[in-house]
Amino acid sequence: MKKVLIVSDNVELVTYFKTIARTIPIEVAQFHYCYSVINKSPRALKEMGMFVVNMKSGHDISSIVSNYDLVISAHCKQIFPKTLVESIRCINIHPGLNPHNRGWFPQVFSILNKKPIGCTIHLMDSEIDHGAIIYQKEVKIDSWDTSLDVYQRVVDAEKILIKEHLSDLVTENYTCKTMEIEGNYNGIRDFKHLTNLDLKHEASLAEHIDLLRALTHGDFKNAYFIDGKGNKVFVRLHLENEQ
Ligand code: 0FX
Repeated sequence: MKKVLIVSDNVELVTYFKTIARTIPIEVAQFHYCYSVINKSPRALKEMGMFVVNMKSGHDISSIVSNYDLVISAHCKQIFPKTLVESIRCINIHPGLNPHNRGWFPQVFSILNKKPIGCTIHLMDSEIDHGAIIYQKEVKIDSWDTSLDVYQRVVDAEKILIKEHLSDLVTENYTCKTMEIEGNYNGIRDFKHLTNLDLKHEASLAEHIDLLRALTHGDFKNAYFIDGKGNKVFVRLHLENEQ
């Protein structure tokens, strides 16, 4: 029997994960769930019985290493330390199609740079979103999609991979593929830089529509400009396909 720790800060994904985990016999695996200490609104996760973990605490890391056979990150906000990924098998469920746009908010950057988007389940190493790829699923981007539309499609693809392969992930019944190229990485600074709209920026209208839809994600106040009176004005785009 494998002891598996799921670390997640995403309510939707971990809720789905739990329903699939319940279909795996207890003789095969036992699952425990936790969220990261930097999660600022963990109420729903606490209510699901999840406990908190701090990936920067030596005590928490040693306790994970001595108690579990496998750790799965399903959108954990904290980066797993080298000591953890090198001591125990760690798997990441990542909302991007590695090696393209690794790092923060992959769909935002894929709308802009047209690199493929989807989700990746991979072994973790000490670099971010980087280890050998186990499963991937690409999704499309339509011209009327905002960041939220694409993100929802990516999460749906992650759920499909979890449903199809959770049992194989636990029992190590898979082959993995080293990334052929390093691809590219975007940090939170790259995202923040995009949100500060330069009103004098010159580009085609298509590029400007892409920029604004890439920064439109539900209620998030992402894109903004500062007007002549110093007001900060947030911008979102509404796009509608005729059909
Ligand atoms: O679950 P998740 O997609 O993100 C989590 C972690 O927060 C993140 O640090 C980690 N890299 C990822 C694998 O797992 O939820 P989220 O709410 O942080 O972001 C979801 C999407 O929301 C993101 O792709 C873009 C959008 N977003 C998010 C924030 C925080 C924005 O458009 N603006 C924002 O300020």
